Amino acid sequence: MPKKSALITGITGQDGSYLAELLLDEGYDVHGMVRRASTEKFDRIEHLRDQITFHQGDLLDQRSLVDAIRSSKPDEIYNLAAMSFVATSWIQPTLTADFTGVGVTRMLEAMREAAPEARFYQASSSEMFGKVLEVPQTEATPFYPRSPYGVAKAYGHFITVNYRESYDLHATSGILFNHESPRRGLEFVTRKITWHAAAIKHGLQKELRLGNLDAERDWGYAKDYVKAMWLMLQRDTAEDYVIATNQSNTVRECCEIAFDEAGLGDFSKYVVIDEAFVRPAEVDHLIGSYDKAERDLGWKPETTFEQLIRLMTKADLELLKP
Ligand code: NDP
Ligand code: GDR
Repeated sequence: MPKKSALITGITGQDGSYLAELLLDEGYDVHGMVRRASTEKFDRIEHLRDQITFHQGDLLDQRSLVDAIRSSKPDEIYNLAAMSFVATSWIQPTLTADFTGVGVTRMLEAMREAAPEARFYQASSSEMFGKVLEVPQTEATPFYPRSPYGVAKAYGHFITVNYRESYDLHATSGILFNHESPRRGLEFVTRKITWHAAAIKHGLQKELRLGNLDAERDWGYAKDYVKAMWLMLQRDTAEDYVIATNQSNTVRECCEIAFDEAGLGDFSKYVVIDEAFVRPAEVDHLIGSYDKAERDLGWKPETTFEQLIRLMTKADLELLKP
């Protein structure tokens, strides 16, 4: 059997790095699309660098997408690139629409032109549910996004479905709930908490400033979730799947576990509520049902919320050790 080839956009991000590891383990030729920057941001894939072929490209530039697909000749395309931080989407709403929404159409058009037989994965999000119309959310739950990011992702989701139906493409949308890891960006709340707990423990910081401690999310482990992306593209028919843990926890609970793991005791001695981190609009009770994924893909989450926060805190304690 010839080696399969996969192209990952967003390979320098959290999910891109774990997915690249998984695909290399599965024997793929892995290609990554990266955008030019004055300083490189390869920290998460430094250890894989010599095993990946890189292609310069940007979701805003159609020519570069066609060229990346043409030269990587992919059997599978994973479109993970996006402006992914919800809070920034209120500061840069039209840029978010362009990267995170219309960027998906550009990728699909590039695939139609350069590799119409390839299989396509779109990184959709639980943020599309927003003001939730049922609990738990499934593949059939209507969307009501509550952020410019969620609106852009809903566009990306529907254009993926539309291209599948219009052009008979093998295009799948994975509706993933929050997933975290020691490679999570520092601005996302779980990593912000585990990093600060470790930094306070090592005497590098004195406090942690947060917004809404009562916000709830369905949080899973990124390493478990990239497996689901891959499994979706191994099916002969393209369909959409919710990937979640079917459990929700609060930001407060995340603090309790992280500060306990760091040996600091009561987190409230260190946490300061700062309005700057409260959002203009919040999502409701996000909690996902992974029943369909378990039935069709044999997928289920393997890491509990508590295990996840403890492993992230341990990693940050090690990272920041003087
Ligand atoms: P990250 O923010 O860690 O990574 C985003 C990636 O997208 C980076 O590699 C970034 O490159 C790249 N990127 C951003 N804009 C562009 C652009 N214009 N052209 C090319 N590349 C670009 O995100 P995650 O890994 O956490 O998430 C992966 C995907 O999954 C995203 O689409 C996200 O919205 C979605 N998602 C994530 C969830 C989560 O909980 N993590 C849940 C549901 C969906 P650079 O390094 O140059 O900045
Ligand atoms: P989210 O993740 O918006 O769900 O998007 P984030 O970790 O940013 O926020 C989760 C919740 O925590 C509350 N919160 C804070 N959030 C941040 N970032 N910083 C704070 O100080 C803070 N205090 C409280 C937020 O209000 C929110 O309710 C993530 C991203 O990965 C998206 O790309 C992805 O699509 C969704 O998850 C599913």
